[in-house]
Amino acid sequence: MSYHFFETKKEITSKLLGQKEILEDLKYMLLIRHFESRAEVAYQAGRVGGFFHSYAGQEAIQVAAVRACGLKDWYSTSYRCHALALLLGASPDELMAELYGRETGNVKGRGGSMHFYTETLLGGFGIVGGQIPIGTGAAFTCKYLGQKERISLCFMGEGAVAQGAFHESLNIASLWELPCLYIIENNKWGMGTSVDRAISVREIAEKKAIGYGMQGYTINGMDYLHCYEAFHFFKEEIIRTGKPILVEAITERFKGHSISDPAAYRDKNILSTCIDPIMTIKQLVLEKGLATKEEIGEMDKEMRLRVIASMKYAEESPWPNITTLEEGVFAP
Ligand SMILES: Cc1ncc(C[n+]2csc(CCOP(=O)(O)OP(=O)(O)O)c2C)c(N)n1
Repeated sequence: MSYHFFETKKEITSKLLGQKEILEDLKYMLLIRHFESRAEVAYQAGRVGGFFHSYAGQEAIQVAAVRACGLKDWYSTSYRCHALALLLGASPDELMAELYGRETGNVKGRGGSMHFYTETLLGGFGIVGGQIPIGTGAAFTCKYLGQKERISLCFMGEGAVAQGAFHESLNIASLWELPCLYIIENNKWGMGTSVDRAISVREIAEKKAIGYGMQGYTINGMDYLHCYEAFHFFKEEIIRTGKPILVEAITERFKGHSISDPAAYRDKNILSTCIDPIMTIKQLVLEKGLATKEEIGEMDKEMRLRVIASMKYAEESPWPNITTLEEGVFAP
C-alpha cells in the first residue's frame, strides 16, 4: 500500500542539522544495528535469557526523534527499547550487561531486554500500551511545572492502538492540552498478526486523531532526514500550540517479533525490496561530502568493536548476589 507522507519544511530544518550531528547519528544507527545483531548472537549462544525484541529496521525513527527533540524531553516506549536507551545516554556496556542478567546491568540484571531506563527514559514496558498513560503523565508534569520547552515523546507499536489505554490517554491529553507527541511505529505486524487484521483503519494517526480533536500525520519511518524534519516540526508545533500530536511512522521490522519468532508467516521478498534506513543516512553523508565510503567503513568497524567490547564487559561482570534479589523490586 502507498502512503501520503507529511511534507516537511526542508529549508528550515536542513540548516539546523549540522555535519557533526549527521555523522553522530550515522554512528548511532550503526551502533544500534550492531548491538541488536550481536546481542541476538549472544542470546542464541545461551548468554542472554528472557525476551528479546530487536529494533533493526526501525532505527531512523528514534535516532531522528532524539536528534530533533533533544535529551531533555521525556521518553517512553514499548519492550522494543534497546535503541532508545542507547540514544538517551545508557552505555552499550550497561545494556549488554543487563541482557546478560549481571549486577552491572542497566537495572542491576533485574529487568532484562524489555525494561531499560535512563534519567529521561521512563521505560521499557512489557505490557502492550502500558507506556501510554506514563508518557501522558510525563506530559502533564511538563505542563503542571510550567516547563514550556519540554514535551513527552511516547512511542508504541500499531498493535497498541487497539488498547483502551491508548484511547483514554489521547482523550485526556487533548482535553487538558498536554504537550505529548504520540508516535505509532507501524511495522505492519503485531507478533504474527498483520495490521490489516488488527486495526480497523488505514492512515491510523490521521484518522484516529480526528476523534480526539488532535492533529495527525503519517511519516516515512525508513528515511532518516524526513524523520528528522518531521520531528523537528512536531516539537515546534507542540510548543507553539501546547497541544498533543499523533504520528504514524511507517516502518519495517527486519526481524521476527522476538528472537524466538522466525516470522515464517511473512513474505521474505518484502524485506529484500525495502530500503535499509541506514542506507538513507549513508547516502546523505556521501552526498554532503561529510565522509568517504572508506571512512564510513571505519565508523562501522568502530561501532562493531564497541559492541563486542560490551559483550566482554558483560561476560566478565558479576552475577547479582542472591541476597539482594528483592532490592529495588516493588510489588503491592
Ligand atoms: C496487554 C498485552 N496484551 C498482549 C500482549 C502480548 N503481546 C506482546 S507484543 C504483542 C504485539 C504488539 O505489537 P505492536 O504493538 O505492533 O508492537 P511491535 O512488537 O510491532 O513493536 C502482543 C500482542 C502483551 N504483552 N500485553
